[in-house]
Amino acid sequence: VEASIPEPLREAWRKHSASEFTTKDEFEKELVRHIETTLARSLYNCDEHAAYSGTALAFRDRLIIEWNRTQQRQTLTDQKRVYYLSLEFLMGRALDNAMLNVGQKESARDINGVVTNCLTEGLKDLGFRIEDVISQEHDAALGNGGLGRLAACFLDSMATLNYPAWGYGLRYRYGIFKQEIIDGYQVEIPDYWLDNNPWEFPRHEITVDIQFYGTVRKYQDESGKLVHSWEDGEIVQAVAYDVPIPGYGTKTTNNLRLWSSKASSGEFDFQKFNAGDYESAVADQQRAETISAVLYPNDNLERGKELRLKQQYFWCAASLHDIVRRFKKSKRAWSEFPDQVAIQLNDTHPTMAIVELQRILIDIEGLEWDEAWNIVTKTFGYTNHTVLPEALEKWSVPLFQNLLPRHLQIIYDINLYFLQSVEKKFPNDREILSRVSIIEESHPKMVRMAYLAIIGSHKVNGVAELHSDLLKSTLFKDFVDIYGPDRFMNVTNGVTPRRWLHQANPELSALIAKKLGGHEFLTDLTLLDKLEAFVDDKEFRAEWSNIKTQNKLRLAKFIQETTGFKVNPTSLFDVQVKRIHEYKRQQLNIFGVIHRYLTIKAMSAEEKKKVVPRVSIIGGKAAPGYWMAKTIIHLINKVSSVVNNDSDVGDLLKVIFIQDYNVSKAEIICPASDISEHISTAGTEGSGTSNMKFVMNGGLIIGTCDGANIEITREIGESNIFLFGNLAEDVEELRHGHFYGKFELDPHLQKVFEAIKSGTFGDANEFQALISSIEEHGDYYLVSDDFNSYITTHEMVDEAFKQQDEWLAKSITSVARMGFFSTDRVINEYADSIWNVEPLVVKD
Ligand code: OX2
Repeated sequence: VEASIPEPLREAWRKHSASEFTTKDEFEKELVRHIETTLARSLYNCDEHAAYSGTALAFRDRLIIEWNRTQQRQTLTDQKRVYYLSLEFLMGRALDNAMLNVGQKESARDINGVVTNCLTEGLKDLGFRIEDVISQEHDAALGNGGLGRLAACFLDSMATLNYPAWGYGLRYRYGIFKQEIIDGYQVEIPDYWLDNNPWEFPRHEITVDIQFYGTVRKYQDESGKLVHSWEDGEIVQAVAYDVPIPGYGTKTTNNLRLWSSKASSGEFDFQKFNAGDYESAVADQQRAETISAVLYPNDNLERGKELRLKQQYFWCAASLHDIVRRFKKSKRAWSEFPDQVAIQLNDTHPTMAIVELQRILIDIEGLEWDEAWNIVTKTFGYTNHTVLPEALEKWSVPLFQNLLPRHLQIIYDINLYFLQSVEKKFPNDREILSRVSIIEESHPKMVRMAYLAIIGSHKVNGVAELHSDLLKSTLFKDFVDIYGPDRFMNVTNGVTPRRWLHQANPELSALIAKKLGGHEFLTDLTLLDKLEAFVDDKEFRAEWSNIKTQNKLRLAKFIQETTGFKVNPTSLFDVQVKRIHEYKRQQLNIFGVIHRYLTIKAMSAEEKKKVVPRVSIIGGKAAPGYWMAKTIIHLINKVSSVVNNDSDVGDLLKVIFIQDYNVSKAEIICPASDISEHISTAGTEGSGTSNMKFVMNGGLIIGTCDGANIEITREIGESNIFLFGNLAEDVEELRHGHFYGKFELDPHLQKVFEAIKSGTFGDANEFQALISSIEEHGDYYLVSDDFNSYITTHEMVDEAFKQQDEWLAKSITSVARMGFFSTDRVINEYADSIWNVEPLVVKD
């Protein structure tokens, strides 16, 4: 506001202010200008990538207008805002999505069949196809898997629903690594993605100094008040980079602010420099920049590295500084902070924000402890995504003491007051105190971040019903006893139908729009239920089926281009794409494939005629240090090369490993599946979200009673899903039994193991650990217990696929019943029951 141009002088500005493209000429002019001047390329030197950059730059110039207006509007109305703190935002590509959201790209196969779009047509005039141009964009892959992608879907829904909301994250120089498969092994290639990224706006004027290390000095000020002063240590600068997030069909364009680390200006050590030690002066500088250099590539696994804790504090402190600065401008009383600010913690990664806010309020703003703590707990909400013990964050106390000495003191105080209140409630229960203490009395002592997050938040939620129930009955049971059930709730995940239906599957979106009379379902997904009326409509069914075929052809082409293997698109496409993890059980999948292979090999020519041809498609990255997951990838690739080259099998079975699975590949894969696999050991998958994407695109699923599979079943009906396997409630007893002689290897699985051990898929030693984990070490993930149920259910899938008519009916009915799984519903639930925020809708 202070830097605004005074009213009498605004005329010139208004005259030249940019507006949306209304003709292709306007677009072409800007496109050529950007290619020639911004990119310094020419008519003779303009490839698809230059065309992409030019289009992105021309288009983003337009996007910025609504973005600026939204920010101005939100500042002026000054109503409550949401801040979504996430260490991961798995955005994928931006151009296509942004064009669709602001209505500058109608699908080439629109309801009326006409293409009048200025971007598409403008590019055509210069000899480019918009699809090719779009596919030049590098994925923004600042996340590992479901948790990061959920954050990206949330941003889309928050903007679409006009919530005043900001995302806060880290601007990693390297996103999730690129995966190459060499000789069947995963090899990781760094993902340096920032060159020429047109979607970020550096805000060099917005910087925050972040302190680390040092000591705490305690003294009494003139009034006799005890003061804690955090002194010395080192300072690193956080620089803001902003990314516009356009909503679909709305004027709201929200902001994602990513922090980048830089040596603070005072940091460069001129003494060293002058003493000739230039190298060491630069090394210090580089050390500061390391903080935001790389995304930790683990999904559902925490390793307690100091740099990771540094990242967490750096990002939390910078974000809170920003939020507090914005609040202070309004000159309100501190007690109003929770009426203006809601902060959501995406897992425990941002838990330091709780401690940092308490520190700001008591040490800097001078509030009393209780008053401050009351503000803090009203402000924060915490989402838990997993019950897996290896994913629960704990930080060693000595490490904390060294890096953030004042914060550790505050944590001890939070713990003290908390334990006092517990003691009051349960006076004769010593055990509960040690169970719920934030500090685990181990060697070394550890800070339990999930407990801190619960204690510092007013709401804690899980991400699917079963998951939230398990939290309440196991992991967080004591806290339910302490706080009562109201602090704990469920918000079942969703996905944004804009990216995962409209953008990934434009043909299906257009067909649905034709039947329902428009694209309103994209912002009210429950309208899909109207599709059920057309289940028996012959023409509609034919179009539906044809779209699936086209999408399978597109994937088959992609597979041939990337792997060299040819697959028959009339085969049943069976897909499992997600991070590779023992709990997600890609090993169960590949053992099932081997079983199928052995079965086919043993068949007569007559028997083979009855087999439903199948393509098993598996994709996903393994954390670089997760050896067992890498072994699973290796086995899949070995099976692939043996099976695909076996002439006894031919088209009856093909096995494909998709390299470097990411968001943009998911957009090609999801619309092309007949069946997809969501087969985690019951009770281990928080929710799963790709299950939703596949069903939304007309694929059926095979799955366990786990995560959101259960609610998907409830919505679409039991007859439209293939469920198998043991239930969550039986898992503990089965596991326990395995260690007391109750383990019998499933006979079909035994055959599979024999084949592997005999060298059918190369050196058997390579796979020994995988087999032993089941045969000898307790089969923690119940692969053997579920194997028979898994393969017989796959036989049912084959039978069902033969009845194409019924299959089609299942596909249509399922899509019609998926309305619940939009992130719009999810965001409205968070807004109502956790954030207490209202949308800010603009009138034209
Ligand atoms: C994932 C969960 O594993 C997955 O089940 C869930 O759908 C997703 O988060 C979004 O809620 N890291 N990734 C997850 O949890 C953690 C921790």
